[in-house]
Amino acid sequence: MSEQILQAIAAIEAQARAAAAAAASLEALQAIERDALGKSGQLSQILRGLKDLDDAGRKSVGQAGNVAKRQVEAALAARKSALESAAIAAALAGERIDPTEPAPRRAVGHEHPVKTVMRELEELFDSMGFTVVDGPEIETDFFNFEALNIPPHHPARDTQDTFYAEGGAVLRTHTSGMQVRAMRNLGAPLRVVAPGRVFRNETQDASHEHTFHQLEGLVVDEGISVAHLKAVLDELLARLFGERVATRLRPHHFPFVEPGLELDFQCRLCMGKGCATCKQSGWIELCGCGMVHPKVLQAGNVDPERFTGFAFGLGIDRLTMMRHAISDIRWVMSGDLRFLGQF
Ligand code: 2NL
Repeated sequence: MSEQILQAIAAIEAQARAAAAAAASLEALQAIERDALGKSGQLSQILRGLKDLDDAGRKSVGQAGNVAKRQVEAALAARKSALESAAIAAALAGERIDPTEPAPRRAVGHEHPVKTVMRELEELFDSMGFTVVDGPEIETDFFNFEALNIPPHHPARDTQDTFYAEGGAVLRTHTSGMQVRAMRNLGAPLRVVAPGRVFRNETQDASHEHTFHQLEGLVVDEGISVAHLKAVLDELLARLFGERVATRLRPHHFPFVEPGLELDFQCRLCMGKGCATCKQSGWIELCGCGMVHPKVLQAGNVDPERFTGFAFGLGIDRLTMMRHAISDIRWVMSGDLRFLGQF
């Protein structure tokens, strides 16, 4: 009798341990525990038969039952902790960061070479005490033309030279309008530079663009002369090239200056002897400049009897082309990444 019961206990234990070892979830473990060890489980049912046994049988079957219960409990606990560790490991594996994984390659942009030259010029003039002024790219006829002594029938106003917007406004052909505003708003004495994008109704070729960049400068004070103009532009060149550079002034006509001039610097490649870059002249044109016309001072509400001033206009695209040996101006604003990627 007790022999059969002992075998049955051993069978329950063996089956429960095998099932525990194979259980795939905590829920499955609970079911195994309920079936084997629960109040109405297999082991309890068998142990209910204890009362029918003699003392010796009751003792041996009772002990065997307890041992089997502990063995099954141990097997359930071992499998439970294994399942829990596996769950944690799986969760970690899903979130783990591999610090040795290379970052994805991103296309990173950079400052446009024209903007670099513009910024360097702004810094340079800032260090010489100039205020940097900014303003609208669509200008009124007054600030673009009239205030600059460009009369109604001047060729610069022709639709061949200027883009007109509806209502008579223009895409600014230079940044001079901002300098007139600066005279009106800040008054004399005054030192300003006006960098920015300008527009001309131009047929494009290797050296002409309809959209380009300028930096204009204006100094107004008592007793300002061409000597001050030359000194400032010589200093500009010295800082651009890292040493003093020979310059010369030639007469030129601009309606807003009198006298009007162009400033050339000695060619850096041949040192003035003549080469292909300077077209054998030994000189390279830097900018137009001159003494501010009295009518322009008046348009800026500055008294021309008391104050004089000089002004200049630098083409930034051309400076950028010189710096990087770019042969065709149409590349500069092309936005072509094959071009931009080189800087
Ligand atoms: C050029 C020539 C120049 C100016 C710009 C100017 C501005 C005021 C008064 C007088 Cl408010 N003049 N600007 C003067 C001379 C030349 O630019 O060829 N620029 C690219």
